[in-house]
Amino acid sequence: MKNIKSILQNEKKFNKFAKSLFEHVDTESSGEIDPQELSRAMKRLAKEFEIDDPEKEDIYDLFEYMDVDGSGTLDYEEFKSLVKDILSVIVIESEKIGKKV
Ligand SMILES: [Ca+2]
Repeated sequence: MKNIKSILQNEKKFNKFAKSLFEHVDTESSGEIDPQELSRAMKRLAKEFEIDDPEKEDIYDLFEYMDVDGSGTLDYEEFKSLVKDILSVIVIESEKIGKKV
């Protein structure tokens, strides 16, 4: 497992991480991602950090929640804060079960 904490604590590292993930899922290079692309991003995160795949409904709920301006897509800024939240949750949950992150 990668050191999620160090990614979260280092803004440069985090930006690099978020950017590469964004570019990976934004296959049309539209600069925005839709729910399907978000689902792909979540699966990749799950694989990368060895956590369970998220439920489809959860992804859609998350998407609506994070789409602050209601555009139906997530732009990079929206995506970035989402990734930050997810990584934070992974750290908290992992620490609860005594897993090193
Ligand atoms: Ca949006």
